[in-house]
Amino acid sequence: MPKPFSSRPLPALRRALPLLLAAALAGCATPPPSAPVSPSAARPVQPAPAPRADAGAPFTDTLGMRFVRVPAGEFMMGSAESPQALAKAFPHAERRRLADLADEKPVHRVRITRDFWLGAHEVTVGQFRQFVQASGYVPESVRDGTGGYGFNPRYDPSRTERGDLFEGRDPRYSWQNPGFAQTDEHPVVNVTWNDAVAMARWLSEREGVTYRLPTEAEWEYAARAGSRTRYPAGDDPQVLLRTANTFDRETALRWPRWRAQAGAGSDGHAFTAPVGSHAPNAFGLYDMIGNVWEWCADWYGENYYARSPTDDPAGPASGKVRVRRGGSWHTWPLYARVAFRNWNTPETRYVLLGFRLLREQGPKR
Ligand SMILES: [Ca+2]
Ligand SMILES: [Ca+2]
Repeated sequence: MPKPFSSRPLPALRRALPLLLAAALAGCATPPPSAPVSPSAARPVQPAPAPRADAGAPFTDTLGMRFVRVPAGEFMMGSAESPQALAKAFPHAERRRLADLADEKPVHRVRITRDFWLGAHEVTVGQFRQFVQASGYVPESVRDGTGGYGFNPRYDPSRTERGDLFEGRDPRYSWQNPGFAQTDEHPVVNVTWNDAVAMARWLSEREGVTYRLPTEAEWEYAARAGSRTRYPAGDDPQVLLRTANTFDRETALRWPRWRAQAGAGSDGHAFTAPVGSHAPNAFGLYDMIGNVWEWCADWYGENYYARSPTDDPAGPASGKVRVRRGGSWHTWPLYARVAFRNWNTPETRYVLLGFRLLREQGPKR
């Protein structure tokens, strides 16, 4: 069963050729066989500790990116919610899509064994520009000449072969132009996994410490910040309207066919929001849910949760697609749940997809 990028309909071609389609195309995930819950999962989990008062001031790197310390700890990763429970909570969801969510199971214990520093915000347009200008790196959407995706109110998906939700790929679109207004304070989009890794490596060399993308486990641990609910702020999808930038009434004005999927109100942003426009979670991290999807380091493994190690799981050893997490400004509440998993090929660039960086403690590895 395929997964949506966010609210994107599923052309038949996508089911047939999931890995050949790049940006807007998400994937083909058949439900995994039922897997036994790890015996360790029966033990009570140690709640994630609150940030320590002695953790000191947030760290700011040479690009002006602010990092907050995330303390080592344990958490229960994934979601045990049944398709029936989700159908009740999300009455507008397509029933066939609920089966896709089996990759969130089993809920399993994960231990993050080392403190780490995580970007308080998604990487911004301004920060990415500093990286490009200082390093000479040419982002993939420019280098390969195919461009990115963008919003064009006159674009009609039904008139294109692939039926992508946004216009592209097109050289007029790139990290500098997603078709809607972005200041230097907005999260950069149309960046590939390879672009994100290149920025992390450059920053590591420059500062002598290790920067990288978070693993999927580190991302969910940091996003939950001790919570066990659908969203860090609770179970009710309505909490998104005051805590995250997702598919709301304002966004639905541009995509009226999906109005029913939107929250009942406005979160204040029809497109991306300047980073930090909503309150942070208990770890002091902003926009873990919504605004832009965030690349993670891992290869995606549909059945990985059934066999992943307890300590610092880092994803399968190989794969074809990389994990992205957290939902975006165009994501419906069902897919903005903290446990939801999605993925794309590493060269995918899209108007909904960005990243944040993790800074390891200690000298560069
Ligand atoms: Ca919004
Ligand atoms: Ca985000």
